[in-house]
Amino acid sequence: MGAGRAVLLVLGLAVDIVALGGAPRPATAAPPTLRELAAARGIRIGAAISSAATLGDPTYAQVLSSEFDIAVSENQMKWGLIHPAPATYDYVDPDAQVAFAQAHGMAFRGHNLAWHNQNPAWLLAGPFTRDERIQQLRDHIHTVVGHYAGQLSEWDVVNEAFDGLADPAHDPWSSQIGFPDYLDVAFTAAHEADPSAKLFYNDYLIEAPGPRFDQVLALVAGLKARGVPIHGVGFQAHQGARPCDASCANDALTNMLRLHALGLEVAITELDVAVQLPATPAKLDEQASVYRALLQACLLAPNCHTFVMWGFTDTYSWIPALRPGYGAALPFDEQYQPKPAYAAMADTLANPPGPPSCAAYRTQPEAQAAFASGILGAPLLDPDGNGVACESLPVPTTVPVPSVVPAFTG
Ligand code: 9MR
Repeated sequence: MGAGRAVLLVLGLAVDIVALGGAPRPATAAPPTLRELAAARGIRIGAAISSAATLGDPTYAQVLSSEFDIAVSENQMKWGLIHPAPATYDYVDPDAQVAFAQAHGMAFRGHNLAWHNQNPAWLLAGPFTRDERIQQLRDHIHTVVGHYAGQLSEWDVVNEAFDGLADPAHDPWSSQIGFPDYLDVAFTAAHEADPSAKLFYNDYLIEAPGPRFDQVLALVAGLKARGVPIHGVGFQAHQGARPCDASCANDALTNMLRLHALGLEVAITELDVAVQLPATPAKLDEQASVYRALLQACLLAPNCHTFVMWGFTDTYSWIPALRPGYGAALPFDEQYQPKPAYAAMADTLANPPGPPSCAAYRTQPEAQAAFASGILGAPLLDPDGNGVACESLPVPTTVPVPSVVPAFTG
């Protein structure tokens, strides 16, 4: 656990003590909400808001604001909705969502500024020259990010760049500005418009080691090397229900630590876990194990501070419409009752996994290899909290480069 996380943890406990006036919590008190539990761990936990209209439903609004302390627009900040005509920006719905969040002490993520999907027809029509495309992208980002400057904690600047590369007819950015050049343009413009916002590259199926993650790692390493203002990578985490144990958490943690070694943060940005319908208790338990594993990874990684789901109630989820036969993907059911996934997250936040010990790094070949290859770098300098850096431990001189970091027992 990094020093920053430890300080936040202490602050979280301090807040709790102040709120209770130093007295023990009464036996009849309601159990803590996810947002209270997450605050004590130094992370934000959140959900996408499916539309501005849903905020008018008192139950929806109550659960959203009591359980979560960060929100994101599921669709309302995408080009097609926020910039429907060349000279028209429509902030009505996203402004209502941001205002709701502010009124309830919640942070807000912006999503997204450059994608190959949900673009307005006028944008795809053209013809436009490369210079005009660059200007278009910069103007849009300056305008939208500028509109919310100082109010949004994070932005997904570029979304799913590799899918866009494979779909040039719908991706004016890679096809006309060039890849990865347009990412440099987009991140630079976003930083100019709001230097206080953390800027993310966002993608899916990167929660475990593999070629997709390697591709993303190379992309963001390039951005960092060129001095482009990027702060992190969003793991969308659209998952399927399956039995998950510590290996799921280790997979995600491995990727998080590799990004940490580049000086980048990670945010879980769109987590949901699709269940093949009908949902049974056994399938919901499997689903809960996936939620648990990803939250464990986020709590273990020193660079993961945001954990956001793509909605929170099964009443509003993109999955049944876009993946027929699947659904029930979120932690509350259609009656806003918490599911096993909710309990798993609450339990994980209340009883977080401990970081691997220095002893593990000393004895496990994978760990030694990780240190030798520099993959772990700074993140686990002092996992035992005793002032001893694992890096100072002796490591063999010839070791293979590992594909995974050591398992934790959590
Ligand atoms: O949840 C969104 C859904 O309402 C839209 O119809 C869909 C259009 O592609 O986009 C969904 O959100 C996506 C997000 O913006 C990017 N990552 C994948 C999400 C789920 O498809």
